[in-house]
Amino acid sequence: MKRRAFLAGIVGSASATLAGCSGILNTGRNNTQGDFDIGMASTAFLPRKFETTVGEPVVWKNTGARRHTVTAYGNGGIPDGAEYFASGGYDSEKAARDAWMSGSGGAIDQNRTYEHTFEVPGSYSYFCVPHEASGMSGNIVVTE
Ligand SMILES: [Cu+2]
Repeated sequence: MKRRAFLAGIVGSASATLAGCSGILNTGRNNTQGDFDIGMASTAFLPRKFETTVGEPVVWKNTGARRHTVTAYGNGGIPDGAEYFASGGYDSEKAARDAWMSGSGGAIDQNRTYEHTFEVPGSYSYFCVPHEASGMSGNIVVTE
């Protein structure tokens, strides 16, 4: 009986240690859905609204079959002083739209990911260029 109680104690502390380790390994990364935070279905970002903190990489993954983009709204869509972001690395909404129109620039293929780290708190609105008309847009809220 004593031995069994002792073993149970070891198992208990081992699982507590493992939980602590996985917490450390996940530092700096949300990965709220396994290896990504926001999925891209046929015409939707899932979840549409996502909250994160400054300095943590946010990972989008194309979980559908169509090609998508992650493109920030440039004009008032991001906080003052925040870095513009778009898959393909374009530095403005216009550049991203033009690139898509002239050859699918910025496309994220099936199962591919796009990552961005937000350094300025606030609300960020973004969309998918080819599916904007279908309502494919999202919002990221970044806190300190
Ligand atoms: Cu799309």
